[in-house]
Amino acid sequence: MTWTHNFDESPDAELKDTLRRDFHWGFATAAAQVEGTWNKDGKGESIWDKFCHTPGKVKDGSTNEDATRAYDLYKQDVALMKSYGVTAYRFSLSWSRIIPLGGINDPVNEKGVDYYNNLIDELIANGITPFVTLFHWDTPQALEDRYGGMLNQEKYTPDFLRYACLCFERFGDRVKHWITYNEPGVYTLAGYAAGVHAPARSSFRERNAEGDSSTETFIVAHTEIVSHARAAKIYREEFKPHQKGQIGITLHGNYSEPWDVNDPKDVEAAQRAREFEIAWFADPIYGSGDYPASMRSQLGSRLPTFTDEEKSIVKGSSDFYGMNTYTTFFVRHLDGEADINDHLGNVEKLDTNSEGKSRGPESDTYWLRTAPSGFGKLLHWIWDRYHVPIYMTENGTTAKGEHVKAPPSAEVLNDTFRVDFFHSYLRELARAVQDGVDIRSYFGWTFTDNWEWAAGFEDRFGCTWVDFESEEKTRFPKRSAYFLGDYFTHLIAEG
Ligand code: GBH
Repeated sequence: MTWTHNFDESPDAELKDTLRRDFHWGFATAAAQVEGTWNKDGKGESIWDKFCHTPGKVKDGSTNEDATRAYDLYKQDVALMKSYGVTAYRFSLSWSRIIPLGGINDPVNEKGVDYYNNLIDELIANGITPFVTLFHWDTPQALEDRYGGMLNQEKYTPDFLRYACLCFERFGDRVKHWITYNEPGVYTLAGYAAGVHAPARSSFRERNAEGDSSTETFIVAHTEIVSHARAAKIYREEFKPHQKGQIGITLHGNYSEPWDVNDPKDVEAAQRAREFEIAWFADPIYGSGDYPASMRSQLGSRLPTFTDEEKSIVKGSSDFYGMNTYTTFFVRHLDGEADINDHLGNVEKLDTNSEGKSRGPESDTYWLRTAPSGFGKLLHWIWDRYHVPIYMTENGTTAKGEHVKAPPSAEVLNDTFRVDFFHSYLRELARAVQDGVDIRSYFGWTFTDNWEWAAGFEDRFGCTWVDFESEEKTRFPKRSAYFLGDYFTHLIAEG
């Protein structure tokens, strides 16, 4: 099937050749969402393997045992990506595939190392630059059982650093773009505050047997920040001089707009919400070197304190700002003292503002609406506050009407809703670059429909439709995949 896209007219015409010649574009994925082969070829159990085999945890009762079978089908996937014209691919390594039990003294699974070597080689042979994430939420279950995973900073850190070093050693000759953690904030908010993701801890006993949302959330975040910084320090001192790569972290963050722009309390609340969501991680790493004052004043001693030594390694520990973003919310201030389990900054998040304006058209995912103007504002907010090069590492949407039986009709594959999402967001990205914001990559989320964590197979984020019923997990390109290729050809400067 072919679709043609024409960018000769305004406003696209004005955006031609806006992006730097070496701008990277492609798709992002995560090991637990695509690989499958969850317990074969020596792979150890991760907290997501345990989670999805616990009844009642995943919406459609599915597991990630097979996912899209990317482990088996990586050659086919690389060929398909190449046909889309990508220049880069962002994927994550499964820690428990490489070190099944996870720990510093535990054995390495050479079959797991081989798999990633093969994938990296296949990408490079096809002219696709690998961007590698060390951690996309799938902590080895053995470390969770031994000492509570990231709740135990002292025990966890050496295990993580050994894993990171092993990856630099084995893959760093070819991998020049490293991301330590994917969305440390979502890992802890969903896993320890809401308890709806692995390792499924929270204060809410109807959902989770153990946990304390009011403290553990911030302890785990602290472990992530400091262990990220230690891994970056080792990379810079011991590997970067000869491997010459970059290392950074990817943070999540949606934009917050005031519910009532004329109410100073809502304007302040929107800024506070951005601080709780984004600056929580970004201020220590890229900014002041410490947690935002707004968080300290609400959370007091429940928010950990950086030691002087930690502070000195955390600040400046990321070569770039890895940015995942999807949508925008309206934010209204709440009166009175914040709830003990609040993580948003004592605000309410809403779909419409005080004038009844909607935050955007609905996708097939409850929290996600198309909201390009907030995305443009967010790029400026990040740039103005931190002034580091931005690598967009995830952005994308689901679309209604994609839950059909194979083969999907031409109409289903013509995913204009997703095309419009990408088009509107990429216009904002190109305009931000014209305004001087330094943006160096864009990875669409995601390459193929996949296993969407606790939403199972119900949320289809792919630019490629997957027949999950079939043994071969047959892939069908959607129009959006070709749209991205065409639009990036227009946006990226030639030569
Ligand atoms: C990314 O997370 C992940 O990196 C990726 O693995 C995942 O598949 C992808 O997005 C799509 O979900 O408080 O009700 O407003 C994004 C995680 C999910 C974080 C929604 C913020 C807001 C829920 N985001 N969440 S709500």
